[in-house]
Amino acid sequence: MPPLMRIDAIVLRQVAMPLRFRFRTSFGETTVKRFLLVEVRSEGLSGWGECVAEDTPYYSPETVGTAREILTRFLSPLVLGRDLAGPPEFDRLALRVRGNRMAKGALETALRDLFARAAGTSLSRDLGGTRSEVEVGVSLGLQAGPKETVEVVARHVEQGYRRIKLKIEPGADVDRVGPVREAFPDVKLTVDANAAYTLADAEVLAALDPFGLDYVEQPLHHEDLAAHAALARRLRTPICLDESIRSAADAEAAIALGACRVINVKIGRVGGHGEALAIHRVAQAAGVPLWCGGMLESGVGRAHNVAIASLPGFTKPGDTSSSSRYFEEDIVEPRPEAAGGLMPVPSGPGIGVRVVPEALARVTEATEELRA
Ligand code: OSB
Ligand code: MG
Repeated sequence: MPPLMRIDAIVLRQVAMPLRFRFRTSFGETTVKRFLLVEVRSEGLSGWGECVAEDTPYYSPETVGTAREILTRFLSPLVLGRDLAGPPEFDRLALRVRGNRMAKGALETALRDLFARAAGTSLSRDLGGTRSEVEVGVSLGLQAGPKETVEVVARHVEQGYRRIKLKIEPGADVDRVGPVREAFPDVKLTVDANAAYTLADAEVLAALDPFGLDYVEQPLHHEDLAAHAALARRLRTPICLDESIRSAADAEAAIALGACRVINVKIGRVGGHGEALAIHRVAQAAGVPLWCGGMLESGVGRAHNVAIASLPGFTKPGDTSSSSRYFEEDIVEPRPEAAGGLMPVPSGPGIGVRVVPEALARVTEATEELRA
């Protein structure tokens, strides 16, 4: 039995990091990445987790504000002053809190980092990772038009990314994918609609079939698995689900219904590494390939993503591209950087990156320290 760890304090920081580009999707636009950073303190060690809830409830129902409320009032009190056996004990205690998976995931991932650091093992190894580097692609936001889209794709193909994902929305789909496919006949290409279409658009989505996309991500409403199953019957292109998959139970249902053939795993969206592992088991049993999605994370969330992406079921390139693509300055060292489309998996204890206090202080908007 690994030793119990007494949770002494939890520090919540609201952080804002300017993005180096404007990231536009069918649901909105981001120019500053604002998020909560969770530091769990125990016996002189710190574990770090990043909450992926955004400022706005347009990708998920959670926001920075709701996550702060849930973390301070309901989740932190479950562990503060407690002798914790490990992250799964937190998962059990937190079952009582419904939904709010991004808030849970933030604390759960911080605890995972803490316990792995205490054991002196890398989080990747702790989770069952088998790779020392992971393949990465890049998610490109909506551009002004087709010409700008081809240009931005060219820059990222040159950087060696192993898969290009284009954001699409009604009116900006076939006209974007067509010219990109023509300019890059062999690049692995996908699209992500962030739930912007309905079944009435099935013909437009079927018009993407000739471009040989690896998959189309979350074309329809996030709460409608049956509609995705119906759409799947009309497309040759496989459907990948993102927003619709909040848990291993969702993954089971989606696979059983024929709603998806690929799953995008985001640790925060599903409530932490424990649930991500459960989805990994479901997907492995069904032969469904996984890949690790992204939420424009800082180096902390990015390192967590790389750790889960090192598991054997993550067979497609993820969205965890280089930190330097997003930010002038990051809050960790070494910065997670890909080369030739491969991101190294840190082998040091925990997430394997160090939070740099001075860099963190420069981007911190508010700090709250919670104690038992
Ligand atoms: O749908 O995958 C998405 C970013 C924010 C919210 C939702 C999504 C995304 C991305 C960006 O696609 C992935 C990344 O580069 O981190
Ligand atoms: Mg997506």
